[in-house]
Amino acid sequence: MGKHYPHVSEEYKAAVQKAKRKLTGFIAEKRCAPLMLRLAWHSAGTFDVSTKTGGPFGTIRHEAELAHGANNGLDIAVRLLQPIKDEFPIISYADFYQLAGVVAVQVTGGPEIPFHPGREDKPEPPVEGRLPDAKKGCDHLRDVFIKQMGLTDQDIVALSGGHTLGAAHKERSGFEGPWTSNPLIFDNSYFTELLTGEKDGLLQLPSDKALLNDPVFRPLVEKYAADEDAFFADYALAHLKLSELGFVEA
Ligand code: TBV
Repeated sequence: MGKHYPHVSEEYKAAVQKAKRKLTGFIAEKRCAPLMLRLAWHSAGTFDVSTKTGGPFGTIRHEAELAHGANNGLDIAVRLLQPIKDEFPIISYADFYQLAGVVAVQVTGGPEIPFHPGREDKPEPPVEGRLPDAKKGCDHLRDVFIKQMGLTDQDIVALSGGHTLGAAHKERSGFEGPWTSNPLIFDNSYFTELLTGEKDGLLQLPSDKALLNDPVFRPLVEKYAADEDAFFADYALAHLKLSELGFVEA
């Protein structure tokens, strides 16, 4: 079967290639890959498979969605990207934010994630409350990732490895600190640190620790800690799926 992506013009494809190069330099120079990954995520993670609402369609730049509690601090990402976005009026915000997420993973040494253009900007932000709550456990993660977004157990664990980048900020989420000792390097250290247990200066959210106590999640944590190639392959697949929720039929 294969997926059917929308047709975009040669001009659009060329603009995407050029924007990708600009974003690569910009994200590396500003050291903002973690924030850009979070932006791409929170943009896509609102997708609801039963109503086909939410998802990676550029709505996160609107005041109403930036005001959602889970999006604290993402106004900074939207503002940082705007001058580059202005150079590419042909590209949708929807595509641009997902491209920034793909670039963020790549410039920090993570796997290459395929990017397919053609998302359209939607006018309406989703309702609040669709992103996972870091204070909750596995049942909640499955409600959000599997029932709401239509992803899988493996996707949950692989995507959680995105916390190899960045840190929490007290004034944004109430939590503080990085998950790993090299938060600008995309590797499998989220999993090795998770298995080591809490360490001075490093963060483990309740939703992170929950992965250790589940019979399906834990073996995947162990696999990714032992085998970075396996993590990169599964992460790339999960990220691709997330970035295309509501965009193309499987
Ligand atoms: C930051 C929660 C990628 N994620 C982040 C914070 C919290 C969570 C701190 C925000 C702050 O205070 O600045 C509380 N992250 C979660 C939860 C999950 C999770 C509950 C459940 C699986 N975000 C995200 C996924 C991914 C991210 C699946 C993985 C790619 N998130 C992310 C990065 C950073 C955060 C890179 O969860 C660091 C940002 C969107 C920075 O350094 O500024 C589904 C979603 O994975 C909630």
